[in-house]
Amino acid sequence: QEYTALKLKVLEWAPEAAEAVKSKIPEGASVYLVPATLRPETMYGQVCCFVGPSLTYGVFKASEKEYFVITERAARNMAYQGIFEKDGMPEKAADIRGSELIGTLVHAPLSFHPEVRVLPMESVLATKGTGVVTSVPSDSPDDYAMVTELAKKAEFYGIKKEWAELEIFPIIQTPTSDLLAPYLVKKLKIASPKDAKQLLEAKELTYKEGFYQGVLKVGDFKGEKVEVAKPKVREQLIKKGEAFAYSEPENKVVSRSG
Ligand code: ZZB
Repeated sequence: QEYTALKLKVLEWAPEAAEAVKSKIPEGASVYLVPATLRPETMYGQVCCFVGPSLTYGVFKASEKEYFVITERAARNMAYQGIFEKDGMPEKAADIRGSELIGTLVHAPLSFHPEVRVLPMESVLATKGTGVVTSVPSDSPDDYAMVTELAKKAEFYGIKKEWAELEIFPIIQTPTSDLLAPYLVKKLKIASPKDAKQLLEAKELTYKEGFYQGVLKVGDFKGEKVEVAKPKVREQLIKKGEAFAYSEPENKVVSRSG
């Protein structure tokens, strides 16, 4: 899978995360949460960043001035791909549990909401991408179902309700809707993130219709077909230093060839 890894700069740590990294990151260095996405063209619609609350993340030294919060597994894959300044497995400055990251404020490149919170999502897999997921409810049924759930049960999830209530703007126009994911979640009567089977169906429909029939409604490539705009948005993010290419082996085993 060829992902786009996005750099979400930490602006303000949640209290427990601050404790975990205290005196472990040098003065003047930036730390980024780094979600892996297949849909760079939707980044205008980011409203939060998901981590698995029970997963463990490392804070890895990517260069003198930059640290990445990702899973150990992703760090190993990135090392094989020459993403870090130095060869080999990068230095790990700290370990952080996903639950400790909840509430951290990050900068989301391209988003209409430049500052978003880190929120919990149980279904985040440790075995895929970086274990960090950026959330675009307008175009991802899983994300729409999750933010709806978080807003409904904010107290249960230990978050502030308003963190999960950022406005969801239309990003991509398709023949069916300009808010395809919310539309499908309602149409398929998906009541919660636990409706896995219907969510999978909704996800497949969203990918297909979005890619083949979608037109961007916003940004520098407004009016262009998603097929055409996708690589352009990606290139733009990479040029600005806000993203980089990250691929991972199809099988979930980390092979020597990485
Ligand atoms: C932003 C985004 C916007 C995504 C969208 C999708 C969509 P896949 O393999 O088909 O699910 N993702 C990445 N890593 C993980 C993980 N560790 N655990 C759970 N989910 C993960 O596609 C990969 C997508 O799954 C990624 O692209 C990411 O969410 C999520 F509008 O990033 B995406 C219709 C989907 N729309």
